[in-house]
Amino acid sequence: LAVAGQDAFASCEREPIHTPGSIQPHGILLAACMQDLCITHLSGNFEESTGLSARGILGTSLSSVLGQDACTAILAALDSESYAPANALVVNIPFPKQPRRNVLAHRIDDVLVVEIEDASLAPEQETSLYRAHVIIQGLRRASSLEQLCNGAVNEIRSLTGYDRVMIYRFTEAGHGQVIAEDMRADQPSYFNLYYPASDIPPQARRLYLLQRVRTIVDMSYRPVPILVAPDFKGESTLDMTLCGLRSVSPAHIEYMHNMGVGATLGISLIRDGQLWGMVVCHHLEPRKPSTAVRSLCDVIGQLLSLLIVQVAEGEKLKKNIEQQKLLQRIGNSLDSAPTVMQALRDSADDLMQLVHADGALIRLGGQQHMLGRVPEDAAKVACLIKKLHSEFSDEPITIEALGELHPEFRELSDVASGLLFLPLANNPGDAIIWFRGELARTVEWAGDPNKSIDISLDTGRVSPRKSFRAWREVVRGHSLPWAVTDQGAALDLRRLISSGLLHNAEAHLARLS
Ligand code: BLA
Repeated sequence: LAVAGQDAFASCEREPIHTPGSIQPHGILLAACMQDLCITHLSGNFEESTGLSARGILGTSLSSVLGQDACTAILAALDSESYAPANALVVNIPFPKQPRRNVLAHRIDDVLVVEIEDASLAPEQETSLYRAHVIIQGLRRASSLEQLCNGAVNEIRSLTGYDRVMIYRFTEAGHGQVIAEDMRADQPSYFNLYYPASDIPPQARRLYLLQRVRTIVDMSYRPVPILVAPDFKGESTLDMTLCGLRSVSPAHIEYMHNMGVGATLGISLIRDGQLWGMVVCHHLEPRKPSTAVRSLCDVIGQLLSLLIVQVAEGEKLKKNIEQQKLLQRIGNSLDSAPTVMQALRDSADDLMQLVHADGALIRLGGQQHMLGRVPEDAAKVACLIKKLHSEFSDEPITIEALGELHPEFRELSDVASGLLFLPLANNPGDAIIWFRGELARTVEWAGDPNKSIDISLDTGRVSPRKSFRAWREVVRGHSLPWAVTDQGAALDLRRLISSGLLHNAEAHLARLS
């Protein structure tokens, strides 16, 4: 499967990943009609897994295959409001091979779907309520997003035993960034790696809102087809949105192969009904987490989602306090310096830190001063200021991709992809403009891309290296986005400057009289 260019991305988006028609082979799947509980779908590995003949099973009743006890337990679970598809029921099933099984059941439309896995557990996968309690208490103590995410990757890694656990956070445009990572010491780091939105197509993101925990147990698996009863009159393609055994998109499998990954576990992080990010676990070898571990991962993911909202609020508050402190210092300088321009020049660092800019330009009463990294072409900058003044009223304006908005200024993108324009009202043409450089230039691909990932690069196939290039293309000429708080801080600064100018004018008048 060679993937190149926009067509490939478009075809990614069209792949119906919820109806693959096959499962991963580490379990079996049966589906039955909700009304009469007659089996309509059966996975092709039934015979091999259970030791029972698959002949004649399609069309018979679920209870004749699973036994009355298991059927009763399944129906009772589905009736209970607290049952989630990720909760496994441990039941005995009259299979000649391994009768003790984990059963996961859910209803989708008029279909009852039953997934059956081995109940055998590797000892290190035993989990307990005590363990869950310790993890949850630990996460609740975190006071910043960084601390929370670092704690989470550590805990999830020790709980699940994967070689690498990362947290991806999505930007507004849907691109991803690895914001926390814990991994085996001999593995390269992907921390701070960015990748383009197209790596996780929209239908997958929608599906992940419904199926919060997903596993690929063995990247080299052979999909097991789902067989349909020949006389079945209903919808023959089974909707596998909630199936843990769902066979995964070949495009994604290839990507993982190219990264050298043998197994994955994904946990959705959801904020306000949107996918905020996800926990992504990689293992070099195949790995099958127990149903208990997956269930606990679901709980942790939900808790993490809530805590993310909580610490994000706290961080906003902290940022606000920091901005107020900076404003106060700038205010002090305005009070003591002989002129407003002098005060602003003296406060250069505070002025840039106030809105996290790389550089700034101040124009005041016919004077102009530059701070930090600003475009060198003075004539072009003069044009830019004229343009900004002509287009905008007196509100502060933020721009994240100047070259896209005004192609004539594209050459300034390196240092001025982003700008925050704050007109000052006293004199026409007076303003402060803060600049932010191009994001892609300031971000590194987890060190040296050639060393960190050992894959064939220029095959035109999906790979993280290609991802990073694609991401760089998409965000070329874009800066880090401005926050609402940056605009607020700029307005506060304008108030300080206005009163500083007023104060100076009054002092001047007093001296004259
Ligand atoms: C799914 N792609 C995913 C998922 C991740 C990534 C995390 C979700 C997997 C899950 O939770 O089960 C991407 N994973 C990454 C990246 C890194 C990583 C970037 O570890 C880097 C460190 N993907 C492409 C292209 C296509 C594509 C070009 O890059 C389309 C041709 C498709 N990705 C794709 C699809 C899915 C996916 C279809 C859904 C897989 C599924 O659930 O069936």
